[in-house]
Amino acid sequence: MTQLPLSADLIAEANARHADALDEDYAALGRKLARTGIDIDDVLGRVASFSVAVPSWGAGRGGTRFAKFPIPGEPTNIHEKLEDCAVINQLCRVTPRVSPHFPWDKVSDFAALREEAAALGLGWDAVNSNTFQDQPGQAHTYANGSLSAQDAATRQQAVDHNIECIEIGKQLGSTDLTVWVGDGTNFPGQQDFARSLDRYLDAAAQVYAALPDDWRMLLEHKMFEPAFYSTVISDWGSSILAAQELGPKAKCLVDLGHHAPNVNIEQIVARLHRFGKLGGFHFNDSKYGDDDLDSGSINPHQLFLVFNELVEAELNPRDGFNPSYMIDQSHNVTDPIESMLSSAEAITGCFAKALLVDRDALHAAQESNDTMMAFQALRRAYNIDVAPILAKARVAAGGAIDVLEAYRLSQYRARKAQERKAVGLGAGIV
Ligand code: LRH
Ligand code: MN
Repeated sequence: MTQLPLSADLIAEANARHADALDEDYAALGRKLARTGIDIDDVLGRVASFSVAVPSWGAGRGGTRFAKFPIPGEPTNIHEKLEDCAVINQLCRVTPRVSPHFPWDKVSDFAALREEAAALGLGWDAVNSNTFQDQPGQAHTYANGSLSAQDAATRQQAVDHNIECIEIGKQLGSTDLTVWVGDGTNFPGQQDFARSLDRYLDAAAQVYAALPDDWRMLLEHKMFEPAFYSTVISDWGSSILAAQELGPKAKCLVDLGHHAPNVNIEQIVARLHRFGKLGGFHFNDSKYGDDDLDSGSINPHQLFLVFNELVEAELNPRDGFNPSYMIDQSHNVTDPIESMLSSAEAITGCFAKALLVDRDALHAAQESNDTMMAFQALRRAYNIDVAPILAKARVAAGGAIDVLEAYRLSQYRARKAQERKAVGLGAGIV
């Protein structure tokens, strides 16, 4: 029996004030789309089955190397993070899974944690290993790398940790392991590019060998940070070659913030799908580096173009189209719940807009080199305000029409500030 954190009456009362306007807007949009042969209820159905996972580490305030500014009532452990993730899903109804990170979310009883999440209406998405920080009492430091480390005992320690994450994930009901390693160098000559990659591939193959049949290993590339001269898995090229080397259960995960500014990420998505290696996403936004800003907050058009490629990919599934959609953000200046509500809306909105692209017109224009009409086929869809469809889908699933208004009316954060112990000052991502 699910016990959700917010009162359903509060959401119903808040919705009552917006219901008539929503019906009007939905009907008007329905008439507009019908003129182009689109049945709005078909789009509503697709949106209703769309979902994106939230990162456990995104439920608390994030920070930079300079500082982190906690807020009163922010979560202090995985149990409180799950409660906050349940608030997000109760309001927006598109975030029913949590992606955990170990050892940050370690507990003694994962079966109990699975039940606790289920009681909050939550399941689990990809588990994330962590060989980019040293833990107290750890035998071998990751200062010189982890899966690609020169030291064999350090590599074995990293392999064992990833296998432990798989064992935890099996108890939670997860079927994906996300492997991001910060391994790299800060000086030319510090490591040999080929030998460090070969060490990574050898160690990753041991993790791959431990995957259950129905699991995937999602390799996450990143151009730089924490290494600032070279990174072992620095781009989609290194990632797809490693995934092809490892085997069919190895796929590539695209974190939108892990590329140089202005890189054509939507083309990377198309390429990874073309070769059957598109495994998943970490959605966020950025202006400079791996800023981990709210999805769609800086470059919503890029997010739309990524979903345009995903809708195309779904129409041409090759060997299976099943990318994991996850948010990966650092909420340094907002209430994390509000940021993830806003981001879930931006992500779902870009998916809905991509569904509205007249693909026949687009393909016909592409095949006839009618550049302007090809562009206009995308731009027309991008310009449509899909908010009524997203709100209808939420209400139908028991969520809120205006998620931020309902959240603030709930006074949830203020209540948690009374209940939870304060988080100490610090720095870094968690
Ligand atoms: C690395 C990354 C990775 C996570 C971490 C929290 O920048 O994107 O996905 O493990 O952030
Ligand atoms: Mn990421």
